[in-house]
Amino acid sequence: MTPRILRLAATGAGLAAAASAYDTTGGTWASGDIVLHLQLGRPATPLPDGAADWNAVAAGALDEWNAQLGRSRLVPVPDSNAEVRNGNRINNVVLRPDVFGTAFDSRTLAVTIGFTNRATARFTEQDVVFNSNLTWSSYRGPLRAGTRDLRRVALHEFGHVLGLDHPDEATPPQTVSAIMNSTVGNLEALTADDIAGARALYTTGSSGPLPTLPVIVAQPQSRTVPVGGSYTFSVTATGSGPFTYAWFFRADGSLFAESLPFAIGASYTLGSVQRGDAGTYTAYVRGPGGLTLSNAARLTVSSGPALTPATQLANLSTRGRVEGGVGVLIAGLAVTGSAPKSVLVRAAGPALAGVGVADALPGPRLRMVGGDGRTLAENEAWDAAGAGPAVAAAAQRLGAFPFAAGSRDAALLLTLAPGTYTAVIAGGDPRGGTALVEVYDAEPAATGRRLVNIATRGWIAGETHVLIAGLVVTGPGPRTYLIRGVGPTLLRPPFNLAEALRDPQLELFRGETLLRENDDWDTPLNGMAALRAAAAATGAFALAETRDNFLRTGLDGAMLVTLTPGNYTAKLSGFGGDAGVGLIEVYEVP
Ligand SMILES: [Ca+2]
Ligand SMILES: [Ca+2]
Ligand SMILES: [Zn+2]
Repeated sequence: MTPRILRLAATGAGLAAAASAYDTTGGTWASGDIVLHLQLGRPATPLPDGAADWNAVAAGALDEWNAQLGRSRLVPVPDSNAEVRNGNRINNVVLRPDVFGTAFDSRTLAVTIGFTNRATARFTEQDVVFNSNLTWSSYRGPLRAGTRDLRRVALHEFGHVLGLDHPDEATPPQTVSAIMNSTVGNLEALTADDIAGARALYTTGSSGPLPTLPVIVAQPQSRTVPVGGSYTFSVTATGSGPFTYAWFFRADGSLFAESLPFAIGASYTLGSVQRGDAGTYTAYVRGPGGLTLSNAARLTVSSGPALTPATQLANLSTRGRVEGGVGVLIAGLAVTGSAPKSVLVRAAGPALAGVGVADALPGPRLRMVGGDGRTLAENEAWDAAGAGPAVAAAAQRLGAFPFAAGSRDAALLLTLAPGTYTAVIAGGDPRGGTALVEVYDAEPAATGRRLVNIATRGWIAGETHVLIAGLVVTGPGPRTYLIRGVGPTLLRPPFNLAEALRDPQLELFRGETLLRENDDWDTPLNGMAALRAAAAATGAFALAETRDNFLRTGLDGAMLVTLTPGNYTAKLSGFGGDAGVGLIEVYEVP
């Protein structure tokens, strides 16, 4: 038997949708399981869509076809070590530099080579070879320059495995929207034409009406929003459901669109619009009948109220879990200017029980350490040794909630020379608990000696062990802050912290309202330059620019936000419940 070879090429003209009529190769599999040996191996770097490896990507594409099959089913054998050969009656799915000894031409992404029993018109073997000379990835959304999306190519090749051919190369050629067309494009899901083809070949006999493509009845709307304002992009679709949604953002001045990892519903709200959000937003609506793209809505970001240096952080606080060893809370703060500054530092434990914190740390111990590593002061009972009246008076003047007389909450009223300091909060109780560390500027505003940042390191695990930073922005107008949730960078020199969180994510709230979220600071890509510049301007260390392939880390989270006066909280947690030591930082950007 001669193998029949089907090739998928890299580029081609766009095709308009028209009357649908798939094309077939003239054979099918016998009813039952179609076993494919997935032998694609592991990618060198983690995949943007989160798939564990190439075989998982291929298995996802098989599932998409399986949803349309009646009398047969594609059954993957992941990480198979079956013999790889064309003509062995084993369906091999492999990444190779050549097609069983024949070179790939430069435009071919992948081929499917099949054998058919002419007497029965049943397939006996279908091998799929992806061209390993190319750079592969797996992502959603429009095609990206310089990298191939293995998932959509696999979807196409598995269509050949089932017996579908290229409609655009049929006789006569068809003009249909189909993943089975001979060139790869922005289409990344099965269309009604592909589905009709698969059902015609593998119908159950009880075929209902074909699912229809999603039809968008309300498009996302373009808008001009000032910095700090709110923007909700949304889409409404009808047709065969259920639908899933993905949103893509193309920043002004950027050549390509990137997916917004948190925008996976019919609508998504940016609660505090920032300059970097300017660009276009497009929805991908996917249903059983295929995929439809919305119009691109443009967000234009106008200047909000003028920034003012008179606005300050009146109070910085962080809340986190204190345990033994690495579980202590370590808060760093910086005093700038040329003269000493009076500050009130508090470590609340028992006082938190009164405001509904279930696992409040019974007896926090507060120790202030100078930049040279020497301990400046220590406290574990705020009103011991005659300190009570001065601390209580300062707290009242600064609007801090009162500590109970004789409680085991800790506080220090200190005068600090310009420099960097560390407050270490440890707990005497082996069970640990949640503590809150607060730093207050204890002087009247606008003295030229300011608290400009707080950074707190603590243990993070699941949804309950998170680090929360509080910002009280006080003054006549908005001010810009750099907020970071650091983990992967701590794994590297000079930190070398082996327990660091592998993949932190950051959320910003005003009251209970989620304003923004960021998992990895390279999303969106166009924001990175401003984040680097803000770190340099505030003296913050540089964040790791790349993921660690060996440790399979994500990236640190970061956001640069202009905030109007008010109370905000930033929350650092582990992406997907990841656990480890994380660092949350808030910097005032000069
Ligand atoms: Ca084979
Ligand atoms: Ca992350
Ligand atoms: Zn093809």
